[in-house]
Amino acid sequence: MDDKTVSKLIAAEEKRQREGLELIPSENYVSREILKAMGSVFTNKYSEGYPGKRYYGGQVNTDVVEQLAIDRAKALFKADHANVQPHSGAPANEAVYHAWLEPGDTIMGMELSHGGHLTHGRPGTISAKLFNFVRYGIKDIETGEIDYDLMREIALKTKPKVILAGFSSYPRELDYGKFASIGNEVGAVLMADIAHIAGLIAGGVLANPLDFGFQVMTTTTHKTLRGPRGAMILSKGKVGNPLQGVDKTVENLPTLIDRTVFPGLQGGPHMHIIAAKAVAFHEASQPEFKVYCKQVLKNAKALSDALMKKGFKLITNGTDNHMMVADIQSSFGFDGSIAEKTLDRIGLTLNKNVIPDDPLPPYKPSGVRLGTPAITTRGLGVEHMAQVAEWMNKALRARNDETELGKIAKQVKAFASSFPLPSDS
Ligand code: DSN
Repeated sequence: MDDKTVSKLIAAEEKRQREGLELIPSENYVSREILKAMGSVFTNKYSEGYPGKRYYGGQVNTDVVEQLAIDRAKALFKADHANVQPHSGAPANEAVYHAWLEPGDTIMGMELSHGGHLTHGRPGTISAKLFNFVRYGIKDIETGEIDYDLMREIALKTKPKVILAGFSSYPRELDYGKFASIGNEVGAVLMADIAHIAGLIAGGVLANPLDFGFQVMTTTTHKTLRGPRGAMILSKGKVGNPLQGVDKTVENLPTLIDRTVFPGLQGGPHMHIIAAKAVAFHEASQPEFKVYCKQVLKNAKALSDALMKKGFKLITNGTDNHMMVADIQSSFGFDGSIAEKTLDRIGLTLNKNVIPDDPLPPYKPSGVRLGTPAITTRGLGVEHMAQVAEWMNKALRARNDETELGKIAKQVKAFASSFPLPSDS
């Protein structure tokens, strides 16, 4: 039976993706193989537990596919252990907090308006209700450098049990060595939330926190890593039997994490997604993926240079990774939500975003966030970035001129349609 209503919506969404340019830095396009795994009969199976240690029968194939995903993830990130079951990034972070901490314990994370994520202690979230968050942040908005001296001072005073390196809107690299030295001094577990940059780490173009003494990393699998929507937790330490209790030691983090994901936080893993994760990790280990990652960074640098030439004020004046944050309020005199809507109108998709210490509220913030992972997958190169910046600039300056916006929209549609979606072939 064909559900025409949903089929039409799927077709409409595919058309939208094909005819526009996706600039949201946390989005990407998966391959046909990944789509196939996600739409496979693995979705029919319940598999509570872990490979070889399940609470349901019929696991002859699920055990193999989950173990494959685990082994590929470990190899990709040089981890001792991988838990590939978290449904998404927020529960992955939650699982690590609960594996190591007791309610009331302190976590040190990045100031939210400087780039930290909601799950790094935004007031109102479950983790912020249970744990005490203290902050580090950037020292200089022009360079984006983190104030490591102040971070150390606060850590010595507040004794966090976890120091969390990670962000969802920070365009520079963190100095993991400095995090590690502060963490070791205060006896904190070093955790990195690499959701945005996981693909770039796997592709070898950005540093891997595990090489600097970090014990645990969480990541989503669908951003630069270009896999299915989901998450995983990677850790260093001794891999034990997840059905048995273990002492709370840093060495036992892999087992503590396994026990917290299941049965602590989740029930049945989504085996179709785990199968797709296995495919994505294989794709990310191929030489073409390294080429892709290098191109993401080159495109980001070219796009940020082109935007600054057009008068966009970029936070930290550029980027070292795949994303940039533009201060629309100071560049154009209106807020980021207006920019998001205007650019949607011409087929360029990005998202409104707070800027450091934003005087405006999160729903109408000063900035927008954009990046190059998805357009690079589509096949755009450095030579196309000036054109993207030109369309953005023209549209924002003509934001009340429907005729001009219509003209640009047509150009974007013709251009974008000439680049296939990876799932076409
Ligand atoms: N929503 C993701 C992002 O856009 O960065 C993080 O949760």
